[in-house]
Amino acid sequence: MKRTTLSLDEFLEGFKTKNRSVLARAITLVESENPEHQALAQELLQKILPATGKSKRIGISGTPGVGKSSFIETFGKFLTAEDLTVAVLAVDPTSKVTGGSILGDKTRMNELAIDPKAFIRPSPSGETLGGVSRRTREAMLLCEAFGFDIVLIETVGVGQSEVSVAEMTDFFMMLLQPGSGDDLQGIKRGILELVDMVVVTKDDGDNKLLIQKARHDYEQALHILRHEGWTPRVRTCSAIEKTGIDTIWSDINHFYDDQDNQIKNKRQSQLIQWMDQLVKDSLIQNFMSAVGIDQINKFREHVKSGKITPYQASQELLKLFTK
Ligand SMILES: Nc1nc2c(ncn2[C@@H]2O[C@H](COP(=O)(O)OP(=O)(O)OP(=O)(O)O)[C@@H](O)[C@H]2O)c(=O)[nH]1
Ligand SMILES: [Mg+2]
Repeated sequence: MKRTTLSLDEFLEGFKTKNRSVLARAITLVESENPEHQALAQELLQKILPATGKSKRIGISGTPGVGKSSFIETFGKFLTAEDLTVAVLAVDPTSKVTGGSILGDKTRMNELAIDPKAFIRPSPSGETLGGVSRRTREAMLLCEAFGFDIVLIETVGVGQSEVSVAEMTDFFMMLLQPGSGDDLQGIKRGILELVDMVVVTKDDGDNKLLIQKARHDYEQALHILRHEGWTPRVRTCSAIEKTGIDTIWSDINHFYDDQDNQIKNKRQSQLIQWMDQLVKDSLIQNFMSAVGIDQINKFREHVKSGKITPYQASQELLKLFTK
């Protein structure tokens, strides 16, 4: 049976009284494809907007198995022990295929999952990265308005998802594991430029030498890129031995103290970028539904067989659209 959604007032009341299940339902609302839910979601977002913007927005990425979930468990517990509240969201464009890896993740976040100061939200399964990242951005705003001090946004480094997460957070950290083929060549070039911190994971056991070498190499690579303002740091940690976490946290605080203006500017340009993206997405959606896939396919065939140039075809299609 489908539950009816809460009213706008009920949502707002639930936010005021810090009712977790209301937050969860609000996130479900922004994830819904139902036009009525969407309209209500936008009303809600508009209402809570003034209460947003106070959280630290931290992005965490890395290849499967690098140790993201274990890191978030240990880091999250560290933060809640500091009396901070933490929301964990995920951008996972592959979850449709894998059946939602975050459910499995939750088992690696045993303690955090039941910590009253933490909130873990499984990733929505998405058709498109654009859709997933819109919902994650909106979920982030809801978590901020709800009052979380920190929002951690996790993504497995598939396709463009790392870029999306970097584009919605203040501080973007990349987890890397030496000796896993995850060496410098393993990082997509454009990604390194977005990184505020590289964390070399699993700094325990017999890995020491390998870790030190990796750390040195990453430092060199980041140095060559010469960021302005903040110089990205390379840190090591062990989620199992719970080491290195305090240094990472103090670096992040340093970043927020030092880069206040830059963060403000970054957030503003992220908003503009987001708006522009939404305009593009809507235009394409309108175009597709107005012209229809049959017409588009027809022109694709004409282009393939050389009957018409891609440019001419695009103009014909646009004529159909504006008609
Ligand atoms: N020795 C050691 N092993 C670790 C550490 N952190 C994680 N691991 C192990 O590495 C494996 C993968 O860890 P996860 O935390 O699930 O990695 P993940 O990046 O979330 O993986 P996906 O969710 O599949 O993308 C597990 O077997 C962990 O026990 C660490 O600090 N030290
Ligand atoms: Mg994981």
